[in-house]
Amino acid sequence: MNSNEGQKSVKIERVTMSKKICILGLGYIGMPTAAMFASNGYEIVGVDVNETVVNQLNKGEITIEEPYLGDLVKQVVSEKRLRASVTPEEADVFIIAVPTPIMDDKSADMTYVESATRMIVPYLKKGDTIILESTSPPGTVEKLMCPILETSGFDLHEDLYVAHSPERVIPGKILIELVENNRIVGGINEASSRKVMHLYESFVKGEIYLTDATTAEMCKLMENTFRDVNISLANELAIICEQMGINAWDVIEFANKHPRVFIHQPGPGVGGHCLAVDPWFIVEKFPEDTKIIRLARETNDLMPMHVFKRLKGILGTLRNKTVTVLGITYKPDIDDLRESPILQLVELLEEIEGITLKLVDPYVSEYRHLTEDVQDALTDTDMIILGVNHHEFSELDFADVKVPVLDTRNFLSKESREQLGDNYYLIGKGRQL
Ligand code: SAJ
Repeated sequence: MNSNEGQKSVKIERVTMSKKICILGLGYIGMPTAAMFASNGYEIVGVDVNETVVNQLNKGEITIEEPYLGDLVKQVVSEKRLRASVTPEEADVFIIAVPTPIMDDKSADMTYVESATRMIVPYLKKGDTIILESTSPPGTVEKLMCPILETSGFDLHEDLYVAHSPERVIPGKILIELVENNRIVGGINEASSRKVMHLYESFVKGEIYLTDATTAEMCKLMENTFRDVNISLANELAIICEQMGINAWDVIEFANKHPRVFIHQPGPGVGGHCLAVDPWFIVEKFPEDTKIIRLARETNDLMPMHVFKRLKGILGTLRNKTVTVLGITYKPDIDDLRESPILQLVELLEEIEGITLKLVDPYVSEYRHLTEDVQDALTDTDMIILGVNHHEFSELDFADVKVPVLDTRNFLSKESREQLGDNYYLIGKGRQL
């Protein structure tokens, strides 16, 4: 199947266009998706187990930080096209966008997907569509969801449409990417794929590619695994270059001039709820046959410890020192702290006897050791770590800084580096031996 074949049936499907959508999970994906469908003519009921999220949404307020989302939600709530509830209700389409967290043994916690699927069963009617958007281990739709949906008494292939359509948007640009990105739709049969494709066509400007459910699940996981493995290669290179006294960032820049080479960027580790998690969902299913994927994960997970060791190497001892950390989120210009490697670094630092930590982050309002006194954090300290390259930090003036600065992102301007002179240290760059 491909999207061109699917185009043929657009007209027929449009006539019976589904109108009411129930979206389960009002987080980073469910909330923007709800707002997007609402602003494209659908009636949306957003369902969340968290009453605070539900109450705030009904007032037109959102609980996550994402550019433009607040305004859009306010508008569609005031126009009564989006409302929230703690329980599902009858609808034409059910979209499951609940979390799939990782457990201590590195397997996926599928209880939210399972309970969301069970929750909708009593509300299903013939002709309804069920879509899983949550990133899930391969086989989730076929092996976990379908048996639960069958308890409704409906024949899944005759009476319902079921598909996986993974979200692939990047935090910070969610509303843009929801519209512009290509999308994969993997149905349990061709009719499901096409039905779901037409639904997303209401706002998606990218291509929509049709496949089966398990292929769609694996595609999503491999996209993030591809990125994670490539970053681990860059991180390994960084560690080697530090020992050789050369600069990994130069190696990457020049190597990437080759038309078929694209080495990613080294850094303090890989965070967020996607790259740091999704590869494990493949490892979980095939532990014996996923050596590269596992090793990449482990390599990236060791980066906060590597940064910690470099700090110790620079200062000699960290005991009774003051350390300033600029940026604690998992990546720049967002408020998301999930799996942040810098927080893992902070936890390692907290173990040191007598240490004082000063954390600066314009996107985070609550966390231990946070300070808003940036001037003090830059001058009354023994060491500065540039953890996250928030754009606000490009305005910082390092002229008065007389202590070592460790840049984990190759972020500081040429001018600041020159001002710092020998006090400037970079992850991935060693000093000449
Ligand atoms: N990072 C590096 N080096 C790089 C690129 C990223 O160290 O060269 C680090 C970042 O600093 C961050 C982490 O990786 O800590 C992840 O950031 P990211 O920007 O690569 O990705 P996410 O987690 O914000 O979003 C990813 C995206 N996936 C891909 O680009 C393949 C996004 O499109 C997905 O929708 C999202 O995962 C998701 O929800 O799965």
